[in-house]
Amino acid sequence: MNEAAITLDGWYALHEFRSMDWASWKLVSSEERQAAVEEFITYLDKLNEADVAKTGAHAFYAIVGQKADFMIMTLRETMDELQELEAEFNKLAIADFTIPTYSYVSVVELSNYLAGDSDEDPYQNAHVRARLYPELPRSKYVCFYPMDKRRQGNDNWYMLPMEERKGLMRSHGMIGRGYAGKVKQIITGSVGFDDHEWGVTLFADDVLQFKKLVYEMRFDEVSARYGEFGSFFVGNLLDNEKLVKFLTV
Ligand code: 76R
Repeated sequence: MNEAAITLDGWYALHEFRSMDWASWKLVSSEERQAAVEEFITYLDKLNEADVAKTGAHAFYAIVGQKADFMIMTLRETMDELQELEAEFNKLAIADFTIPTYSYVSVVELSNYLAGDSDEDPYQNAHVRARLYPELPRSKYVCFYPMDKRRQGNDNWYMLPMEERKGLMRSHGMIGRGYAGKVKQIITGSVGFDDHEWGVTLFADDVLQFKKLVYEMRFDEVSARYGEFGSFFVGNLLDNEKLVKFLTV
């Protein structure tokens, strides 16, 4: 019997990571730099219009450490729109001074492990819709990492019966609930789309809560036995004012 979890799929997600080519940015005249910053802000304002209209959402953060300088995360109804936004960014003047360092393609995902029995169409349920088409908060900090569920020897998540996975996911969810109000998590599925199976995006106003949550989950069987993790990215919220400061050389 096919015991694949049934997923509900929401907005498509693109996490784009870029570094600045500061050496060439510094060579440009201040007028040209100012024009590039203004054009970039116009692009970000346009992204924000979709947040306001609830036709999508975006998040913009300065990344700490050498993996990238900033991340733009966009959520849209279609994969096509994500690619169009990416192309639009690439045509901005500022893009000439950035170096792509990482990207992740996925789709907002809810699984049925903890869903109750109901005949209702979940896509019509307001609570489900709010999670499939989420507003992205303007929290002070973001944390992103891709992950997999292990498929090795006796530790093969995909060979476990549905009932066992449900029990394990319940325990996972209980730990998560302890962080309600402190950390907002968005799980995006990426099987068939990118190199790992899920993207995990966390938002918080206290950056230390990322460490506490991820650490606590490591002791839970779902993560301890079955979790495999890619690179972690952590960043600080960039508003227009901080962006101008960030790009001032
Ligand atoms: O239905 C729900 O969303 C609630 C139960 C729940 C599911 C089904 C849930 C709750 N998660 C679910 C699925 Mn989660 N989650 C992660 C990570 O770092 C690690 O060890 C793992 C990364 C974190 C930090 C986290 C946080 N979760 C998933 C899945 C898909 C699994 C599958 O289909 O096999 C993954 C990969 C995953 C990973 N999870 C929560 C949280 C938090 C904070 C909650 C509680 C949310 C709440 O109750 O509001």
